[in-house]
Amino acid sequence: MNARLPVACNRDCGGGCPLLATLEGGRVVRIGNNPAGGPFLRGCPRGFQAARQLYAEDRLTRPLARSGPRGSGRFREVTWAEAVRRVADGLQAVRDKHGDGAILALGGSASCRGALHDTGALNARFLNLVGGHVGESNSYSSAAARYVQPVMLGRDKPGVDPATLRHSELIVLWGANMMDCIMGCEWRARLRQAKKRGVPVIVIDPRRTETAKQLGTQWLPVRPGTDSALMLAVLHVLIDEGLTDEPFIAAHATGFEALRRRVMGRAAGPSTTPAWAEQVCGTPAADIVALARELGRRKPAALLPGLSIQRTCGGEDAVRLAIALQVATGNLGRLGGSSGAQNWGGLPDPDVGCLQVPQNPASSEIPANDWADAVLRGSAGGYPEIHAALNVGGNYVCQGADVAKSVRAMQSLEFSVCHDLFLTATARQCDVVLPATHWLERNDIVFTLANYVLFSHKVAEPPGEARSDYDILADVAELMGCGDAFTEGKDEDAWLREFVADSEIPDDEEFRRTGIHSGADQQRVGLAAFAADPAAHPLSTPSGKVEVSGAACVDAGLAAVPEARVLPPTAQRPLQLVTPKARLRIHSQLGALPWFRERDERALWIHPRDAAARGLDDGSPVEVSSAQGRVLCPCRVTEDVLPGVVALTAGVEPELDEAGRDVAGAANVLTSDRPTLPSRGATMSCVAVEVAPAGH
Ligand SMILES: Nc1nc2c(c(=O)[nH]1)N[C@H]1C(S)=C(S)[C@@H](COP(=O)(O)OP(=O)(O)OC[C@H]3O[C@@H](n4cnc5c(=O)[nH]c(N)nc54)[C@H](O)[C@@H]3O)O[C@H]1N2
Ligand SMILES: Nc1nc2c(c(=O)[nH]1)N[C@H]1C(S)=C(S)[C@@H](COP(=O)(O)OP(=O)(O)OC[C@H]3O[C@@H](n4cnc5c(=O)[nH]c(N)nc54)[C@H](O)[C@@H]3O)O[C@H]1N2
Ligand SMILES: [Mo]
Repeated sequence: MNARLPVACNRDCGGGCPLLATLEGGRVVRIGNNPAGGPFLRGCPRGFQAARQLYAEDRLTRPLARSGPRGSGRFREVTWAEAVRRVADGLQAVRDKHGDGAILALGGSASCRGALHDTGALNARFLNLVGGHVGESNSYSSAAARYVQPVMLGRDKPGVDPATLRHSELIVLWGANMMDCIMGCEWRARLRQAKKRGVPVIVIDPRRTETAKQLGTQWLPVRPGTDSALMLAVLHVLIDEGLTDEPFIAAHATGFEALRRRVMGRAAGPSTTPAWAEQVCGTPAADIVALARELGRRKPAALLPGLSIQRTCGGEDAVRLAIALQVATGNLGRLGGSSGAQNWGGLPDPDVGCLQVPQNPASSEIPANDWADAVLRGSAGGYPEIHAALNVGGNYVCQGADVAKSVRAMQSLEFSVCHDLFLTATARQCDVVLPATHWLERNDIVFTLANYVLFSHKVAEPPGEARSDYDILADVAELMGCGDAFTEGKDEDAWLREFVADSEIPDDEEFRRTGIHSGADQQRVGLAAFAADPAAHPLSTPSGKVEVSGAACVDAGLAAVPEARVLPPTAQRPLQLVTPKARLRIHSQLGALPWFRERDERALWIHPRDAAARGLDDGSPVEVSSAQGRVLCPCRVTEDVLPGVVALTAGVEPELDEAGRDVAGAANVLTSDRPTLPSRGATMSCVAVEVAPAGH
């Protein structure tokens, strides 16, 4: 078959990129941009090269049952009939022994934007029909932000559409690496356009990223986990120099005065001057003053935070202060401004149906970051008891903090199943491994984190006996007596037709032909009505205003006034490790495929000053050690990272040598699952380490 069909890159970078697959002789030979996406919606190599993952030689093609110890990688091929029977029996045995709800649903980051083939929704839907499950109450991505934002802003969605940047006079990317992380297909083009207009784009990051180099006009370095201190100092300058928007603050915020007193040194703690912050953050005081003046004078200003600033100890306060800054400058809810809250899911999706998850009869949840701790400690740790795991679309043994602990957790389970395309680090720990399809092997509707949805056509046949997660779970459900409840008698096509029939999409055939439906308003500004008239459109917070400090925050377990909770470096481990996303990987995916591997960087970034102090040259093999583990990798000596900070990208699968050291460069061998409180979010964006020449 020769054809050109719209597909949608369905990955967790929030890309939501409209792509076009070219088929020749029934094979995908090229993937490029879908012209129907227009000039601003452009894909990236992770989408353009997706066929390399689709046709990878090591795809799983047959169901596997474990034949050696967990983690040994020894499996034997079994028929689908046997595999499905084993899964049903294994789950049933755990129910019989421990009662309902002792099964953990793991994963969810793969294909998570699909209306039907959303691995997280499919897994929860299935498990809730067979007695319920332990689910995740938050995510590795955004736990602290999702905790804080409703307290401060209530239920209304606080994001902005990328096209609003055409009205911005200043853009601050605060720990947001849009070039590599995408975070929504349109941002890069909109940022480029703004920069071309002469708008300053300030990038605040411990690393000089591609975003800083290509989209930024200035790189402001900051030590990881210290953004709250930097923000307090910016507020200090704004207040000190009379650059705050006092009428806006009075009308829109509650508790700002307590923050003002704190910042100016009239309450407990030092005055948060730029000189004070320079010591904490490593950011030059003069640059902090300049940043504050820009924020105070150029209106409107969009402050767009990444998720990294809250995946750190004290991340909740960084989230609070980013919003407080946008209140102080009157930028919240304003066209060309922003609320300072996360844009990740920050605005509603177009109105289109999707697979529903019935209520969880077990109604038990744990924070994502705590999954291994919960498996290991159960009720003794205050968690629900967990005895089995059904892993669909995740690779938490590689992606969760503290690999050694994750492995211990997986090995302590009575029964575990993994659906995946590859024999991942997580799959290796499971009893049954089932080969799943790739998104190019399924039809789906894909949500995008913006005001458009995509249709993604099936353009390839699954290899061997691989099947979709939907079909796999439907078969297990059938054996467990709830097949009809799971499928409601519908196949893929029937579901997708129904989702569109119940939607704002006027013409299904046109949607399938172009592959894209755009909502009417592409310049939405969350909280705009509140900003314009707070009395008529109050927030759903106790005060109806932004809760900057005070009782609502205390009730939620937050400090009354946002604070800088910074972990001081220790003598034993004086360097701070950041583990950011890699451009050519999506978490643990793609990095092992030869084309990606050849272009991928796995070296530890280290500043020349820190390298010299340790006798390291560019390319030297190093051993990175943390309280959790040790990693051997080459180093890259570069001024693109702040002194005192080192960086190793996440997503490499661990490979341990006889001494228990990782030799692949797997960042999570070094990270800890210590949560930030009270949100219990992950803290992988700042880890104390030491670096030494390897072999010493
Ligand atoms: N290529 C690619 N893109 C992705 C993903 C991927 O795996 N690969 N994953 C997606 C997912 S699930 C998510 S949640 C998102 C968002 O994920 P984020 O958490 O925003 O992404 P990171 O790469 O961890 O961090 C973004 C930038 O912040 C910097 N940084 C780290 N710590 C700090 C800090 O304490 N303060 C400041 N100011 N900066 C800091 C890092 O150096 C990095 O350049 O990315 C998505 N996009
Ligand atoms: N050190 C460090 N660790 C991190 C982060 C960090 O910044 N630093 N970021 C964290 C964040 S924000 C996140 S969201 C997590 C993500 O963590 P995970 O969700 O575990 O990430 P992936 O590695 O993408 O796992 C997805 C798995 O699903 C498989 N898969 C893909 N499509 C399908 C499908 O259709 N069906 C099935 N059954 N399987 C499929 C893939 O092959 C892959 O093995 O990682 C976290 N871990
Ligand atoms: Mo994430």
